[in-house]
Amino acid sequence: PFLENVVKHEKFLRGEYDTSFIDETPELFLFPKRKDRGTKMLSYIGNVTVNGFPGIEKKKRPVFDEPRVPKLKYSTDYQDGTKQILDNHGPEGLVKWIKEQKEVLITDTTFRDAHQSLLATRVRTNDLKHIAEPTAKLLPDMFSFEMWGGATFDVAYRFLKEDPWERLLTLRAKMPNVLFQMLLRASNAVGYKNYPDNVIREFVEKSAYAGIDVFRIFDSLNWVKGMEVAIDAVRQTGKIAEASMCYTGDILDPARTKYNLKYYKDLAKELENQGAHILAIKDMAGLLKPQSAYTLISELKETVDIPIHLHTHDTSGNGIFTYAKAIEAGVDIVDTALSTMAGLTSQPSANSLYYALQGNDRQPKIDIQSLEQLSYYWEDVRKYYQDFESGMKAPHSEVYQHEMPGGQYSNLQQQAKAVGLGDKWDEVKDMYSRVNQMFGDIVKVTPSSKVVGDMALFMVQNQLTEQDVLNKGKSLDFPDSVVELFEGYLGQPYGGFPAELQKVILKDREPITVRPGELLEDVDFDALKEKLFKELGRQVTSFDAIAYALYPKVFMDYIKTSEQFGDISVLDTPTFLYGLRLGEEVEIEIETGKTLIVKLVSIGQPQADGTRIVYFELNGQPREVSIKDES
Ligand code: 3PY
Ligand code: ZN
Repeated sequence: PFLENVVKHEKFLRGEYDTSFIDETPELFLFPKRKDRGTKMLSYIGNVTVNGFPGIEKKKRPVFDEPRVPKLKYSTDYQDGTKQILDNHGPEGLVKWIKEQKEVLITDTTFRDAHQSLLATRVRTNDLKHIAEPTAKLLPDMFSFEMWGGATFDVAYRFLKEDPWERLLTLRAKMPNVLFQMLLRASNAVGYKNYPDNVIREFVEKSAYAGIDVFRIFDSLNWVKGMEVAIDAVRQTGKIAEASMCYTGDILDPARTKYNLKYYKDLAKELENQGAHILAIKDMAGLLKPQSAYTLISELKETVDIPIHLHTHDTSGNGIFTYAKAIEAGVDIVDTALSTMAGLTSQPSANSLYYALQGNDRQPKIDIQSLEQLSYYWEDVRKYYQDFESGMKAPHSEVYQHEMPGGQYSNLQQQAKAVGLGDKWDEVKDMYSRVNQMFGDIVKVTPSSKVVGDMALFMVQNQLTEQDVLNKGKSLDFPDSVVELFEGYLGQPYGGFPAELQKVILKDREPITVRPGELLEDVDFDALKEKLFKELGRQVTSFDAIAYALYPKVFMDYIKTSEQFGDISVLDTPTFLYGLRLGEEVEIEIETGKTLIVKLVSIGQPQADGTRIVYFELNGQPREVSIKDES
């Protein structure tokens, strides 16, 4: 723990360490009381073997092949990339460089949006860590790796029981040559509600410090006022502010006139004036059709001077076609994933795009064999997470009707199942688009998309029509998220809220029209750290404090689990998700050079108190742990 404390210490990370470092940072010695790490690990493995993993139907551990990690030549070193351009020439230098490139640049989303959209964000640091160095060495010409933010932050603590900051630091160390990119929900940070301004500033500062270079910032209603603090905070750090407009509707559909070309051009100009270094078009549901992409990009190229970065989801199956048209129109950067993590609700495949542009002078500068080799790894690793797949097997053109974001589809499906509406999924999807119209046709992306989903479930569950909502609304108990949206706590939608519905939903409450951050009191981080220090009895980093400020309960639950089981992020994923089979043995490297060899010997019958004794061998010695059987 001492070494871990040191390498995670902010001064160390900043390179500000010399012989006085240890003297001046006595808190490094306040590591937790040393408990038996072996026993804790056995308790975790025993527990997951007996009780299964949340969200996975209990079954025997499947047999998996060892993931195919590409073999690097001994001499392969890191080739300088975009990270060095930013570090040496600053944001302006990087922007200039982007504009000089003839080839289209690529952001790889495999480490973030691809698994957020295909595997419920469940990919663990352990699986990212093993492929990080080969990825950085084999793909040095990528524009960036999107590898943090969005849902990865809370899912790491909540379900994976690991520290997302540690993920960032670990990957940064193994990937020093290409820009790291994250998705930031503006004043909602990496959460689902508005946070005080100083939380946003602190979050951005520490994320930049831990390794993020490009912040893709969006507001879930495309409300620029809601993005001001985040954009400014990023600019203060010297990193890249990539401000987004979320794409909804269809600029070429005469029946959908609310979000027309003029709307996007005005918004783009506004974001440029706000200080964006790059403009992102965030097509979170994959609604941007090829010809619309051509028109939109061509017009935006005439409107703004900053580079344009296009993000889409391949849900409809038209992703590559959309990119090809956008590239023809001059888009600077597009988002793709490695082929075995691409397609459907994820991003279009980098491998496919490479071939699609054969003979085109904008074909991306990437080594196709590297893409293929890295794809093998993900083909294998993806199998670990098979229980989190959405079940979607074919292109889903219906997305043009319901407009659900790629990352929401499987999530809402789970939510529907959880409230007993699993067999009414078609009705829920249809209701989703009806709720959107009822809300005045809003931008739907986290968290506004969640509100539309909550309302759709509420209406299907209670068998309500739009008219019922207006007629009976005064006596209805609307979901909290719906009330908050109409109160103005997620910001203001373009064109305002439908007045009659707003009155019905808010009953006697008055909506706000100012930026919610103006009404929220700053978090006192010193006091918070003090309180956490007392509660945890250990050193509290700024990273911990931010996590607590964003997600107090989730963070404390994570702490509780870590105290119970130790650092389970070191476990391989099959063992983490499924435990062991009888007689099976695993090696667990709990720290560099220290390995536990664990073998599951047998599982005892349930006892009167509902526990079972699970028998292991730990480094050859018999050990047993008592596990409560939850079945
Ligand atoms: C997120 O906010 O997590 C998203 O991916 C939105 O598209
Ligand atoms: Zn996305």
